[in-house]
Amino acid sequence: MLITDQNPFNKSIMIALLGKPNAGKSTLINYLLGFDLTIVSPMPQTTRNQFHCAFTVDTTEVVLVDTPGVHSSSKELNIRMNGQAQYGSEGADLNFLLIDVNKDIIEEAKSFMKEFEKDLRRTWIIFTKIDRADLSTIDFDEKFEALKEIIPNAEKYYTISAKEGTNVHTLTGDICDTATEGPHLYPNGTVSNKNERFFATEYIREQTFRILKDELPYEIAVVIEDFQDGFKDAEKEISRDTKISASILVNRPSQRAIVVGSKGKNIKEIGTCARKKIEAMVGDRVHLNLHVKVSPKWFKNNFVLDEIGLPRTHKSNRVWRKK
Ligand SMILES: Nc1nc2c(ncn2[C@@H]2O[C@H](COP(=O)(O)OP(=O)(O)OP(=O)(O)O)[C@@H](O)[C@H]2O)c(=O)[nH]1
Ligand SMILES: [Mg+2]
Repeated sequence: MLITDQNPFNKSIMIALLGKPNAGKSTLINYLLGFDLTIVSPMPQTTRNQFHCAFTVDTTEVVLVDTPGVHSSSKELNIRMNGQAQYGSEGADLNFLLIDVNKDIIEEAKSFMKEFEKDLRRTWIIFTKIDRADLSTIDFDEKFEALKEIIPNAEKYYTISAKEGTNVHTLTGDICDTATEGPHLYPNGTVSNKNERFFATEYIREQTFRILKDELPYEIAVVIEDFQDGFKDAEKEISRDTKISASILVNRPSQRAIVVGSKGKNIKEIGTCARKKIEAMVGDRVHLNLHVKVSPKWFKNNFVLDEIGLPRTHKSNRVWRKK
């Protein structure tokens, strides 16, 4: 997209947020944006797709690329998620490698690099969740020196808490100082390269993480069947609410019963909570119609994986092509 009439003093920077699952990538993005755009959960592998999240500070545009946490798996869904992390970092000017300081820092970096399989170009190390750590027991300078053996292009490090905002302002200042002169990628006010349909599926999936425990959210995908934008015509005094119909795909019939819940309790709660978040996004009333569909082994099905925005990678398995 070419935006004409740009301020000649415009600056921009694109940063890919990378790391193991649960490192706090999406939480940091939401903190920097100032609102909850991307979904977060206490469980690993919440983010499945790479996408842009944009904001501006004066004349500087910052594009943050959220990516799925890189992990080891031979399953097709997970292979494609890892591929998204690689793809997300490709066009970026800078990488942030997020590492939870409550884990074994060096092991986390090693296992990230093993699965990522590519050298990281210019990288800043972001040590996360410092609010939960005993900082007197961690020598960050020493850890950073050891990390440089694993990631030679690591330039510097930050210690942050995205939950409490600790040191995030320093990071924001340094991001803006690092941005270079150039045109903005997105018009002012555009926050993502993904559309409302995508975020509607994410907000429904987010509720499945919150309401359904254990392994079930990993075997769930959400597909929009129909999305009709609402409209208001004040002159003619007519209006229509946004109408969304979505399917929650599960792998087995027994999972369908759990998602629905006793007397429909779970599906109702998923729908109500997701609807509120979608309404905040579209700025309008929303009718959300959810169905649960059994789609055996959807996570191996090429059609479903393509539909949810996860293309094949060079490591992809043989997959079902059934529609
Ligand atoms: N205490 C604390 N918790 C945090 C912090 N940052 C993130 N979390 C929590 O860590 C969990 C995972 O956060 P996410 O932002 O979803 O992590 P992620 O790296 O995006 O995870 P994936 O999408 O699975 O790769 C959530 O429960 C967050 O609330 C932090 O600075 N402090
Ligand atoms: Mg995430």
